[in-house]
Parts: sequence; C-alpha cells; structure tokens
Amino acid sequence: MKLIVAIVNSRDCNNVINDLTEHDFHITQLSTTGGFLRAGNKTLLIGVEDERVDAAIEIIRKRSHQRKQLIATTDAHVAVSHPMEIIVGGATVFVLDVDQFEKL
Ligand code: 2BA
Repeated sequence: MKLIVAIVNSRDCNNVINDLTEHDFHITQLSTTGGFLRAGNKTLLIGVEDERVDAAIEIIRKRSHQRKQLIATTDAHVAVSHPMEIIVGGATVFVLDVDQFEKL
C-alpha cells in the first residue's frame, strides 16, 4: 500500500476530489499554506493499493493546471519592487510506502 500526498491548487481541488471520489479513491483533505507564496492550497492524503497509484496520479494530473502568477521582488539597493512571473502547479505529488494500515 502507498500513501499519496498531493499538494493541489485550491482552485483545482474540487475537480480533483470529485474525480478521485468518482473512481473510488478515499481522500483526506487538509487546508495548507505554501511556504513561498504564503497562499492557501490543499493537501490531499490518499491511501491506495500499489496497483492503483498510477490511476490516482493520472486523475490528479488531468485535473490540476499550471497558472502564471506575478510576484513582487524587491531590490534592496534601490528600494524598487520588480514584478516576476512564476508558474504555480500543477500538483506536487509525493508517494510514500505504508508499513501498516488499520481501520480500528
Ligand atoms: P509555495 O511554496 O507557495 O510555492 C508556490 C510557487 O512558487 C511554486 O509552485 C514555485 O513556482 C514557486 N517557488 C516556490 N519556491 C520557490 C523559490 N525558492 N524560488 C523561486 N520560486 C519558488 P509549485 O512548485 O507548483 O509549488 C506549489 C506548492 O506546492 C508550494 O507552494 C508548496 O506548498 C508545495 N510544494 C512544492 N514543492 C514542494 C516540496 N518540495 N515540498 C513541500 N511542498 C512543496
């Protein structure tokens, strides 16, 4: 068994969860905050059998989108802020081995 930890943009979250749920994946959703932008995102915990990991990741890939975002960077020498474009997403996914799984 594996635990998929997927960090998903808040705007994609409902579509990702709906599609995963329709395909019988079990999900826990956490409200989280990215360390760089300090903006809200969602972290999904999905416990799955090994053979279904790829199917779950494919759904997350299909329902998560890249977005361009402008952030302000400051130049300390001249006290001027410059806009910089970054690309946020799609999802950031970790797949962990699960030693034991119990429902008590
Ligand atoms: P944030 O940390 O708020 O990062 C948002 C976006 O800012 C990132 O998008 C990336 O494009 C950019 N970024 C992050 N750190 C940067 C840096 N040091 N310099 C320049 N640009 C930087 P994503 O890579 O798509 O990440 C989206 C969110 O996924 C992140 O939000 C964070 O919550 C999570 N994440 C991404 N990589 C992670 C990792 N290795 N470990 C844990 N969480 C991660």
